[in-house]
Amino acid sequence: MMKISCFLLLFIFPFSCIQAEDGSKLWLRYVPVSKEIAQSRSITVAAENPIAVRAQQELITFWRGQSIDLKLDKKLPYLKDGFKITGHSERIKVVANEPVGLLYAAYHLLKLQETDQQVSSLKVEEIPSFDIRMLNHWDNLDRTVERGYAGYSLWKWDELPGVISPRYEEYARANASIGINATVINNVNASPQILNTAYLAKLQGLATVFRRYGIKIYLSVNFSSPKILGGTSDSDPLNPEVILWWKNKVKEIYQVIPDFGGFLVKANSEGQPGPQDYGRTHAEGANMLAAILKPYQGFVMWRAFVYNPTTEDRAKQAYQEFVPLDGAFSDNVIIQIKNGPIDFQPREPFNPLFGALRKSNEMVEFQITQEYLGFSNHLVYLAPLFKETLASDTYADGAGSTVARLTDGTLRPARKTAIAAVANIGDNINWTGHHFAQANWYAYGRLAWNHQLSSEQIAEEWIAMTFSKDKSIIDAVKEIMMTSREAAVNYMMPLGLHHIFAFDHHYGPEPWGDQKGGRPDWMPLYYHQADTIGVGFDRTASGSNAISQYSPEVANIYGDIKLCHDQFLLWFHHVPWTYTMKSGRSLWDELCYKYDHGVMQVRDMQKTWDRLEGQVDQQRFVEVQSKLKIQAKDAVWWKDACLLYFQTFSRRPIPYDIERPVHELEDLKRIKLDMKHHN
Ligand code: BDP
Repeated sequence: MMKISCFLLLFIFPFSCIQAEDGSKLWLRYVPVSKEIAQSRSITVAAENPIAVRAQQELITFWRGQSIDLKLDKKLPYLKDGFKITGHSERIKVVANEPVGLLYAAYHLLKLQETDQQVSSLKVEEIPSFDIRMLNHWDNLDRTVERGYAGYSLWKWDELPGVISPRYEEYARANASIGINATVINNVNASPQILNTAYLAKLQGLATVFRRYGIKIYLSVNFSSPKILGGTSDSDPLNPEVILWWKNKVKEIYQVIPDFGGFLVKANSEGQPGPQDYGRTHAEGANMLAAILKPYQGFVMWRAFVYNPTTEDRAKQAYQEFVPLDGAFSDNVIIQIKNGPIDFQPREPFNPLFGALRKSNEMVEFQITQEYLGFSNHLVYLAPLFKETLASDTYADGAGSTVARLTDGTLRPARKTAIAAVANIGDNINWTGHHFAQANWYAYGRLAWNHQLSSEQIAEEWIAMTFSKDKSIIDAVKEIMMTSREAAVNYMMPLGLHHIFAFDHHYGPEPWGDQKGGRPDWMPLYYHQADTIGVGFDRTASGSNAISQYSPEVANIYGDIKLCHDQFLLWFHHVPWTYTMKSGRSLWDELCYKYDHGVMQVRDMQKTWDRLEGQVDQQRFVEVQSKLKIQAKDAVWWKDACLLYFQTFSRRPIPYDIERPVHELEDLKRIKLDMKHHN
């Protein structure tokens, strides 16, 4: 019957047979099994623990295969919170050292099922790459989300703790399904109010839900909280009155959330208060909090994102402030370092602090939310970006000292290893604004779990679970995803250009930007330094000498215009327009071809997507199609704005075999987007 009606419908509405989807289920589109299947096999759990029982429940409801025994075995600490799965066609055995390991194993099995992989003979052992796999929400207490493009915050503070939205559990489950086990609930530009007793009760409501999925809550804290909330005379980390205030506050937090994870701190950065306000160092500030958290096994993630407008090169500042403090931080402080030295640009070289800090715990901070990558309008698959940083060789401890190995405990043992990323999640029905932005949440979690997975493999899993298991569809969607990051770099900022975004909101190009009253280090002119000779920031010894912050093996390459990879050329060098590139073209021509190529890549993404009509559900098809149209228009906008502007310096023609600009530079300069309501 089903078949016939579908067949008939095909004539009337050729694309209507695949049920519309709004994306709310993310990659968790499992279908409950029938009663017959449920009764034909047994799923047992040998552990009296709510998380282990949850693992069992997920399998009872969704596992279509043979019987499974889940077992907790405390004698396997080497597994950490990972798991082992063995089995044959009759029975699968799962063991884990931690209850949450059983839950991760359950999702692993379901992933195998949902991606049509062989489960009759299994021999799996998974140990996570990082201990703390964390999301950072930049959510404010008024429910706006800093740099969030998927609606308002998930956390409904006015309702909590009385009303527990079902989305809290869906959020926790989605995270657990990819191994995320920690979440910082609020913005790094933290309101002191989050530490108010009333908010702690609300947090307790969230923590209760998250705990069932093995997720710990952390908080961003404002360094001036003692003074603002507690009325202390100042917030000097060495002031006994201040220390006492933090002690009492931490005690109060652990009373309501016994498994509380710790604090994330943005101090003395972009106007936030910090220990330097009192002549103290980052280490003195961090250690004060760390000492108070230590008896509770809590951690301090202390951010290294610091810079001020007076120095010659923003890219150098985090290193300058933190390297002299190396060795001074307590062992439960982890320095949280953005992947690149500036700020989540489409492409950055790795942050030189990685490796340069030798006696401090360090962790990477990525940005999943696309502040600098077209918000939730552009399809940009970020796994290649994440992997590029993780695979960068710092040479700090000789060849092979990749950022991944420096932070995962392989090269430098740490009490706990960690990784973080700024979330792209909001209260939109599809969670992330763009259906494909879900892939970035997914990819981050998967890489935090196993940084050796390839971007392709992660994309394949995600597509199979999110759109279709059909090989030809997977291949087509994967092609779009795998092209997308490089496409964005090409149409926005190729060859090492960076931070030429429109002021403040960072959507769209503004290479001419010189906002009155703005800080010079927030202005594109500071970063591209275009003049009639050439373009690019000289960070070699003849310029800011930022290259000296890298190991000699790296500096020798980046610092030599002949050896420097094209992708970082203008990051490290001021290059004449006439300079002959590796391709044989002049720099100017190369720049033009790159921008043009970026536009063409988006066009190809559109073509590939359009061919999928009828093969994925119509709702998501159309929604993605519309977003790709915006992206294609934006790519042309970027190309025209940057080429027409840079042409005023290069005074050379745009090569005649590429598409001509369709905008006037002066018109583009007049565009001023009002992004205040865009959250
Ligand atoms: C920048 C954002 C700003 C954040 C800051 C940070 O523009 O909104 O507060 O990073 O990471 O990228 O602290």
